[in-house]
Amino acid sequence: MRIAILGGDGFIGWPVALHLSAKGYEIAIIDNLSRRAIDAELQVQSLTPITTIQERIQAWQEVSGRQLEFELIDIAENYEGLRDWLAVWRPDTIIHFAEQRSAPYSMKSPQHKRYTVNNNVNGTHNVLCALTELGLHTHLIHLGSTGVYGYGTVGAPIPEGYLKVDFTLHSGDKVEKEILYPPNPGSVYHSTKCIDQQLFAYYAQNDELRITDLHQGIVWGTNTDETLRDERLVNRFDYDGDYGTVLNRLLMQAAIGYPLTVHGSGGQTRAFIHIRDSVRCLELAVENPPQQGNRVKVFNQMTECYRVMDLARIIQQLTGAKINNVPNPRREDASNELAMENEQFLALGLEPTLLQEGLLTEVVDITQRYRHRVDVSRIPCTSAWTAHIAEQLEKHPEQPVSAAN
Ligand code: NAD
Ligand code: USQ
Repeated sequence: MRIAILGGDGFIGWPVALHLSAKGYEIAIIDNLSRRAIDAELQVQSLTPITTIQERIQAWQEVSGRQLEFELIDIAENYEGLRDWLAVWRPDTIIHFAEQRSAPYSMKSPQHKRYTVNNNVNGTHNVLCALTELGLHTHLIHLGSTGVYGYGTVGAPIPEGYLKVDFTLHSGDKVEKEILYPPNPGSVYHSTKCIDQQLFAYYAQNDELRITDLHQGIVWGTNTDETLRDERLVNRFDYDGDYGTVLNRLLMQAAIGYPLTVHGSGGQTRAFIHIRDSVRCLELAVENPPQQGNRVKVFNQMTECYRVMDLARIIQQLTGAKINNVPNPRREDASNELAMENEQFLALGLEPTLLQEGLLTEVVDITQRYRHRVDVSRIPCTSAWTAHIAEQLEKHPEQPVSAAN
């Protein structure tokens, strides 16, 4: 089976490409390497020394004997290039990771907001449009975000994509319907995931495309069995204030003796998943496509929910780190409850990798190993959600602190 991995040079796409290649699938990676260009723009680098895409592919061939194809295509800007490549390679499945994925980056300036919308929405639409134009029956798997549901306290577990509602007809009779769960994005980035899901609903209905949308929580960890097979296969690890996600950031901060940057009181509850489970979920999604003519299949791709402050306390107990409650640059609820259904992946055989000491320590160990690559001036989150918050941050900025050990 042929699988095209759009965004296959990224944090999740790369280990997924290796895992599926190891399983015997024929893999092609499409990427415009924009994530590497953004590192240069932000003057930051992955904590781990990632090699070029060419070196990665060469290393994988040496250790596995398997070939990965690579095509440099901007899926948002180069519709014809994408379409013509698809017409020749004719993948059975496309996994679409190729979006600008940082909420803080998407809020930095008008230019960053516009780039994120243009890149993510056009990219997704170009894939849908090309599949339709070519009449391909490819299964499209997209990485959405649990953030499409929003982070208000609901008082019930969030269902997987669809919400049952009662509808009262003119006659007074009641009918039950399932609608897409009402979107409630918390950033321009998260808004693009909400627009994506509307496009998917339309193309699944009108053109009978087979689509799976995976609403994924915050991914933590870094390596998988495959990326550990050779140093040149090491996965990306973002720690900076724009691309670093909370759990990996806190673990990395603990490792270098930097006080843990908890935004506000840390009452924000979020959904999490380990990178190994993320990779496994993609395998399960590939093996379980929807039928043609079905509505979009939506999974919640997460394994557990945690409050940011509780994560900081767990890490404090493990490492003795100090906790610093810094001003929150985001406009978000200071505190929320969150529960989420994830029965579908469990039913398909996912065995969740829960937060445990060994895996937390693994991330701390990776940071210790590469701590010479950390630039502490890049740790504070400086991207403010509103002009008012930006003013407040200017008066009371989160100061970079020098590392203690
Ligand atoms: P990433 O930024 O590391 O990888 C994305 C890749 O896509 C990069 O290699 C980038 O160069 C490429 N890309 C971006 N725009 C492109 C374009 N127009 N054409 C071709 N390639 C393009 O991100 P990631 O962390 O691997 O996330 C992958 C997907 O999963 C994203 O869609 C993200 O929204 C989603 N997601 C990520 C997380 C997380 O915690 N990392 C959580 C939930 C959902
Ligand atoms: N936070 C801190 N301290 C930090 C960094 C973040 O307290 O140093 C807080 C934030 O204020 C927020 C929470 O931690 O309340 C999560 O922030 P995050 O940066 O880890 O996650 P987020 O911005 O939501 O984005 C990440 C990925 C994105 C994905 C999303 C899944 O970058 O691609 O879609 O997680 S979800 O959170 O479910 O929407």
